[in-house]
Amino acid sequence: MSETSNKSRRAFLRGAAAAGAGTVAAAATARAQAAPDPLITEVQPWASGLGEGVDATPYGLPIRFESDVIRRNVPWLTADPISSINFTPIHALDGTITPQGCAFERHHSGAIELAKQDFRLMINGLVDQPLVFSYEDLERFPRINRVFFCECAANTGMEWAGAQLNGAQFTHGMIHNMEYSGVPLRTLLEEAGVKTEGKWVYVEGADASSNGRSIPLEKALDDVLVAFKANGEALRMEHGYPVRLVVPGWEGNMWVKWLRRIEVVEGPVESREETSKYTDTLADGVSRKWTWVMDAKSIVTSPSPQAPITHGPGPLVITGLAWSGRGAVSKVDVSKDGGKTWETARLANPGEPMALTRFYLDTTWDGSEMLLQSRAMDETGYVQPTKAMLREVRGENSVYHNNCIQTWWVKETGEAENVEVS
Ligand SMILES: Nc1nc2c(c(=O)[nH]1)N[C@H]1C(S)=C(S)[C@@H](COP(=O)(O)O)O[C@H]1N2
Ligand SMILES: [Mo]
Repeated sequence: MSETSNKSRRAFLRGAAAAGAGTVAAAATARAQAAPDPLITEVQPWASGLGEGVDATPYGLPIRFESDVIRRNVPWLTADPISSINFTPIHALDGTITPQGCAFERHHSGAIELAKQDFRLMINGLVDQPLVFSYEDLERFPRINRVFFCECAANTGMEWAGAQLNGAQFTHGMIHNMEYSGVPLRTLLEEAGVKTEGKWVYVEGADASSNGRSIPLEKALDDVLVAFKANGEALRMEHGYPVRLVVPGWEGNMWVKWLRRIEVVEGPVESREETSKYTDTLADGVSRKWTWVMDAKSIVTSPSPQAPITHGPGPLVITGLAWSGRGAVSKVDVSKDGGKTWETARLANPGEPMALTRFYLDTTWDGSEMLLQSRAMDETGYVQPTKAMLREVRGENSVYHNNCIQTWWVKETGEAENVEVS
């Protein structure tokens, strides 16, 4: 180990001790001095035979002990599982990247099987030269890699009228965060040559719903990606295999899957869209539309109702996720008393715009109950609002764009419950 890393390690250990890691060490010492532990002193089954050979699972799955880290749906939310949604198990994940296999799905007419050789992407409308790309054609353009979150506008939408669903997976799990490899849409639009009258693009998928969406040309030329890989591998069928649109920071419904056609148009093609679905109800009953950007938001993922505290008082790692569609998260505060006092959390990967940011509060739990909250701030200076503040503007009958501060009531037993504080 180099001199510098030794130094920083010592500094880290000092910091950790200050945060209460000393109690963890004490518990570990007690364990070492206790009666013989068969897990240490006796040869265990896994050490008395041979393990599995290399080809047992050509494409690996998580070990069976992790079998509850799965997407879940809430059957009463939608009439059937075809036009439906499920939720990422964010309470059980760490870091920031969502494995595709447990990343939430939202389909309007089911996930379709579209082979690469059957894939065609047409760019037409107000262009100098209409073009049709095969999958292979796309692979021949220079591509880039970027990590972005994708949040459904309906995430947390069930919580407007009151604390409703008991778990971070259900209240905040309509989100995933992946590393995409793809071609900037700008490159393809420049290849076709956008006419000066072209101000928007109308984007369609190949599924029966088509999920047609209009996107301002300015955004399309800025950071939108035509992506074909996620987290290093091909997109999963449910996420739009073989190609989907990635629209950084903007609501999930614009991220058209099974991409099929991009038409350059003069104005938004509302007649072919379901835009009325994606409006925000205001307190006076008026609807607001075109609220595409996802505002700053955060959630404590552990402890939380599905991830209770399972140990006694002493060191406790409080962790969660924060994000903003307007740029990087600059700060996350955590409150243990329902928002009366705040402590600043440690950001594990600060500075990543429009991507999930992991935060930790390495703290000491005195064993008493807590009203846990987190509050995100982004680089524009925007601060995540309380539920009361949001209700003043949006009322209680809204569905979309609920980015309010969430409260978990952590009891003395370590169990947690979804509650509201006034
Ligand atoms: N073609 C198509 N694209 C689509 C949809 C769809 O039903 N069909 N659903 C949209 C919605 S509402 C969301 S929130 C995201 C969800 O992406 P995911 O299923 O990869 O999580 O895809 C969007 N893209
Ligand atoms: Mo969505």
